[in-house]
Amino acid sequence: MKDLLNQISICIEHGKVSSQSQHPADMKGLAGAIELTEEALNSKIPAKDILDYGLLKGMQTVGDKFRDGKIFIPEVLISAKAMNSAMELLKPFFISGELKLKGKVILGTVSGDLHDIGKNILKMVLEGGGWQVIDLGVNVNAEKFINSLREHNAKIIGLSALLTTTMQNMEVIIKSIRENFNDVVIVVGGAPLNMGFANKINADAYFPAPQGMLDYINNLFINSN
Ligand code: B12
Repeated sequence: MKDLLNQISICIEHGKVSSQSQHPADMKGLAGAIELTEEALNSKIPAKDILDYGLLKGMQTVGDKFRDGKIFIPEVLISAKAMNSAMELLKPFFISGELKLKGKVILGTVSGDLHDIGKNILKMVLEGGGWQVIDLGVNVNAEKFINSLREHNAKIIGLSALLTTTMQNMEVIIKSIRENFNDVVIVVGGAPLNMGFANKINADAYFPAPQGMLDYINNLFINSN
């Protein structure tokens, strides 16, 4: 069982979707994440073990390597594809309630800013880490963030900005969120930001890479319970 889950995790890490996938070249013809997940389910391995020790373990490695600059955006995208393909097979277990996502995270690029490539990678890493992401897209103002926090009863929010002008809008958004909620964890990120700025605008945390946010919310909401 351990061996099979380990193989699934390796397929996610290397972006091996199925036996038909041409990528990666050195795994050509071998079973991929889809076949191995099917095999695990047929062998009656609990869906939670397949998720935790196969899929999530693989994506954790991908996130760590991306954070450490050992792999780049294309590799993350390929791994996310493998993860999503295998996740399709686990969907019935989420619907039945046997499997549960860790919680909800609201994400958005702040008002005036149309850059979303980084936010979309963050979304993939968080989803790959077992969180449900509500993606509000780009050019999101305070009102939209607040309405979404209310609608989804979410406790975690991630704000992204890529411009030195729009990063200033984060302060206004955070102030409005704090005026409406006292229990929402606000994480900020984006190339022009740093820890000093995050402290100044009263964010709870800043991370230069998605894996930092994933580890942070896992520690705050999951590992501490
Ligand atoms: C692609 C791009 C665009 C595209 C955006 C397409 C899209 N769908 O995103 C387009 C062409 C639309 C564009 C437009 C503009 N752009 Co532009 N753009 C870029 C470019 C080339 C790449 C940005 C990018 O995607 N990087 C890759 C991603 C993966 O990195 P990232 O966003 O930083 O995200 C990573 C981390 O920061 C982190 N992260 C990001 N968000 C968050 C959030 C949280 C919570 C966490 C934890 C982590 C996190 O995780 C990601 C993965 O590691 C940069 C230059 C550069 N090389 O960076 C300029 C750049 C950002 N743009 C710039 C400018 C000036 C503009 C324009 C004003 C140009 C113009 N005159 O029209 C417009 C503004 C439009 C607007 N209102 O937003 C400047 C910003 C300068 C500044 N200091 O403010 C830059 C730096 C170019 C430059 N050198 O001048 N741009």
